[in-house]
Order: sequence, then structure tokens, then C-alpha cells
Amino acid sequence: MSRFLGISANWVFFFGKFSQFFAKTPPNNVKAFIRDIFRSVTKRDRMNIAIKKTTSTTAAILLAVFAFSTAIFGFSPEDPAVFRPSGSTWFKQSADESGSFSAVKWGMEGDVPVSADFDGDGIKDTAVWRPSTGVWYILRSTDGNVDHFTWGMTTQHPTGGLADVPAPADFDGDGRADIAVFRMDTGIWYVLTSTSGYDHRKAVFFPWGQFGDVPVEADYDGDGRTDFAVFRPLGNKWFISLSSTGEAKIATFGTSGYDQLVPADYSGDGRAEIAIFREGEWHTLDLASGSVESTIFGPATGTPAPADYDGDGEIDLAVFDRGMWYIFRSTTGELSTLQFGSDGDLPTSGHKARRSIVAVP
Ligand SMILES: [Ca+2]
Ligand SMILES: [Ca+2]
Ligand SMILES: [Ca+2]
Ligand SMILES: [Ca+2]
Repeated sequence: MSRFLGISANWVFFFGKFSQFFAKTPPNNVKAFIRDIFRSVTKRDRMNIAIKKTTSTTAAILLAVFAFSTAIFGFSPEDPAVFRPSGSTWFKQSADESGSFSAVKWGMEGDVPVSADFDGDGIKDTAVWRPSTGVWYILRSTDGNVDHFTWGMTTQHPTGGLADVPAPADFDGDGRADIAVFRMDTGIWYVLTSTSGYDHRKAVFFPWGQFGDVPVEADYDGDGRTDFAVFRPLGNKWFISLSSTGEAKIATFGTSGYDQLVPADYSGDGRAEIAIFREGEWHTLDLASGSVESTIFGPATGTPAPADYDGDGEIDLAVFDRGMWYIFRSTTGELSTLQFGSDGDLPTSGHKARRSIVAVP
């Protein structure tokens, strides 16, 4: 009986949360709210499975929960994907891992890949930002239609400063990525929100950062809305503006010049951790508890591409290195390798890693 107690407690917790959800008006970020419920439940239940080795019946129920959450709430696994700058071709591995893949030519020489889930179906849309004109070209995954918007400074600043950095993310928390750039020259964020229908007249300008800072936007407080955040190479400081309270958080973490910045929710609690990848080492800092975790995973020369590749709602450590993928799946706790893409390709699945130092022209 005792082996079921943990599970039962979680089910009570789950239904409690669920009825609470239906009892009141759904919050704006319904998707994030539900995702949060499932994260808490599935993580605990997985722990119970691991520790108590529960019966196959229980496991079957949990699998059903996973299937249910995947079907209804969009915990679809992300597939390894790369962008090949020469020829602007996007390659995506098929979900069944049979070795088949899709390839689409999208963009032209000099374009920056900016794939994100703009239409909110849980699948990243193929998209590029053209620095020479400031136009975003988005190929929607839902219906294959094309959207384009002009947003961001074209080429480099007339004064010879730094170019804009495209930073698409869900700042308004409606489950769809917003069109955003961080102006490195001035530290101002410019956002066309999806809730406004990408209306230029309702654009959000948010001064957060200064010349030379690197954008590290992520949902650090777990309210479903991406928080404006920058990494300041001088002093290795992270400045985060929490969307839930408007509070500013400052932390010192990482070493500029050596690290790649990869903030994401590795612990599965719904809140992103401050995180860096340094030559095969991953270091994370939990903003709320201050706890630091370190893991050695992936080749030192690789590009980190953390994402939920197994679709359990939890971010998996992953590194792309010259055509090889190294993925540490959270469901099995095992390393898997995959040959996909080639040298010079840029991984487009997962969270985009940013360099911790800015090359000033
Ligand atoms: Ca999509
Ligand atoms: Ca949005
Ligand atoms: Ca937030
Ligand atoms: Ca996972």
C-alpha cells in the first residue's frame, strides 16, 4: 500500500489544482498554469517510479497522463534541427527517429535563423531575420502560411555601434512568441507583442541593459511570461527584471569570453535557471534558492542546444558538435548520440546559446 501513497498524494494534488483551475476564471497564461501543474505531478511521479519501482498498472496510468498532457497541452518532443547558412536550408529530424528528415530552404545568405513558436501550436516555426532590411520571414507550422514583419535596426547603427540582436520569445505570456530585438547599442528592448496582433503602435519599449550587454531573456520567475534580462560581460553580472513583480534580480555567474549563456528550466519546476555551458561543463544557478549545480556533459567544442527532446516537459542537456548530437534524456537518464547535420550547421532546436562577450567593431 505504501508504494501507492506517493502517487495518490500526487493525484490529490493534481485534482486539487485542476478543480482550482476550473473553479475560478482562468488566468491569462492558462497554458503556463497547466504546464506548471503537469510539471509538478510528472516530476514527482517519475521520482516515485524510480525509487519505489511501482507496479506496471501505475506506470500505465502515468504513461496515459504523459500521453494526455502531450495531446492536450502541447508537451510535444522537440526534434533535433539545424540551419545550414550556405544555401539557407533547414533540416529537421523526424519524430519517430527512423532516420528520415525534412529539409526546407528558407531565407537567403546573411539571414539570421530566428525560429520560435510564433503561432502557438507547440512547434517551432521556421523563421529568419534579415539584418539588411530588418524583415522577419516566418513560415507558420500550423498552416504553412507566411508572415512577415519589419522590426529591428537595419544593418549596424549609423554611429558604428552594435547591430540589433533578434530575441523572439513570449514576453506577454499568451503562448505565442513575440517579435523582439535587443538593441545592444543602447540596452533597449523593442517588442511587437502577439496579443496586439504585432501592432507597431502598441509596441513595447523596455530599457533594460546598456551598451555591450548580451540578452539572456527567459522565464526566470515561472509566470509564463519571458523576463527581460541581460548578461554584462564586465563583472559577469546577470540583471533580470521579473515579470511577475517587476523586481530586479542581480547575480554574478559565469566567465565572459569562455562561457556560452544557456538559461532554461533544467530542474523542471517551471522557472528558468541562470545557466552557462563551458567547454563540456554545465553550471546552473537557481535564482530563488541560490543553489548551484554542475554537470559534465558533451564535447568541449560543441554548441549547446538544450530542449525537451523526449517530450516529458523537462529540458534535456544537449550539445551539437560538427554534425553529431549528444543528448541526455531526462526520462531515461541516458546519453544518446545521433548523427544529424554537418560541420558549420547551426542547431535551431532548443534554447539558443549566446556568447558571453560582444565583439565590438
Ligand atoms: Ca508553431
Ligand atoms: Ca506572446
Ligand atoms: Ca516571467
Ligand atoms: Ca525531457
